[in-house]
Amino acid sequence: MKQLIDQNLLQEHNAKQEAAVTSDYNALAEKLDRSGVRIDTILEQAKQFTVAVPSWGVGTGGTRFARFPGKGEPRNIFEKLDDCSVIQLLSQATPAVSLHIPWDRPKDPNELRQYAEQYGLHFDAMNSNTFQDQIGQEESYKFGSLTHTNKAVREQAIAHNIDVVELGQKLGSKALTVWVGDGSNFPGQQHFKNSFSHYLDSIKTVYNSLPDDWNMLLEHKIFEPAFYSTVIQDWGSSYLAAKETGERCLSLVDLGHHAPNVNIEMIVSRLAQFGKLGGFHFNDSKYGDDDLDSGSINPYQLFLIFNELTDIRAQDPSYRPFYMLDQSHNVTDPIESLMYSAAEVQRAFVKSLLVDRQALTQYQETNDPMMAQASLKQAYNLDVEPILQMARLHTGGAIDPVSCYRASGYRAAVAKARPADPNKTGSGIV
Ligand code: RM4
Ligand code: MN
Ligand code: MN
Repeated sequence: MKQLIDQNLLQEHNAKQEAAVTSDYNALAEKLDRSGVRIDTILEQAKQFTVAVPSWGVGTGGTRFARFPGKGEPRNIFEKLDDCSVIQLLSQATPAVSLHIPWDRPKDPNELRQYAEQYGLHFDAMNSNTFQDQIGQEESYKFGSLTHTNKAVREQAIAHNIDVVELGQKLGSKALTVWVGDGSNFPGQQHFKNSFSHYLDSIKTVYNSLPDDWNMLLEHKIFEPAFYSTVIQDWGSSYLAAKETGERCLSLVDLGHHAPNVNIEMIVSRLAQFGKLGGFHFNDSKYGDDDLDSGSINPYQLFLIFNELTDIRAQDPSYRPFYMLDQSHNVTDPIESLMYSAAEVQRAFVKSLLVDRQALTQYQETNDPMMAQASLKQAYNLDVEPILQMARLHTGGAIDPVSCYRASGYRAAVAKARPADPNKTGSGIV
């Protein structure tokens, strides 16, 4: 398999830390054993854990005020895949990439698929884009896309989504994620019922064109770019639309798309209870921002979400929603952020496996809030880093991905090979 980080460097990096990691791991094994938990079963699950990376996350993001480009940013989908391969090689938790069309549209889908395969990468959910106008398109999305008052605009947006599904089939993807920014900026600007009805009609048409083994994931977002009302602003609208549309139409929860303090873990439980939880965009948020690094602001919330997911999977072990990162890296090296974030999501997952579920149920049934919350904290407060490190060591990744990446000089090398285009500064999300 093609590797962009020198194997010798990786081996040396791991060799230096292996003894310390083994000793920490054994100490944790002993501790867990005292509560009847076998560490190797947790390690196996940690090794199996994966989360897809967003192709658009490997470029430097920006705000509407400015974008400060990083060095050696990828200039096309092939260079984006190069960066994604480094993330996967060192973290061993991100073998899939989620593409955004038309940003990542390849001339030859076969060539792109093969390019990914040489790195051991494959493609996760495809994302359509009707939140900006594309060069040469007839109709404008200024006043909406799938929900637009004008049928011709809706048809153009529907056709784009169907086109993305067709491309995704050639790339081996199995899902379409639909996020629309459609909404309004002024009270009275948009008829709530009519715009939602248009949305339902549009997504039903897209859904009817889906291959049998595909899922459609509907993503809600409280606001932005529309600042007064957004057609799919909450999980309720998303659920209603998914339910109206069909069995394989599900809701996707992007953590950053809620008001501060919203109980996202309860949304997760609700959607799952009614069979409509299809996937996640992991990230974090502090105010109205939606794309900070996973676990950087509220790691406890991330853990509580995985606590729900692990609870759901205890009833149905085959249940596996789509897991993707969706972040915008404005001030960090995106490769570092994505490796670190993948490990943060994996950490929350591993900790959720350590919750004593029997004890928790008992405390819930006997109305013992103190011990119920303590049983969650007991798992959350454990330092599971040795499990994550050992998982990476076993699967050929780096014990410490960020320091190994820095030692590799990859960024400096791509900075030389990919000279920045001076015309491509400005603001934006990708
Ligand atoms: C949106 C949403 C979508 C993502 C775009 C770039 O806020 O999170 O998932 O595709 O940003
Ligand atoms: Mn998202
Ligand atoms: Mn977002």
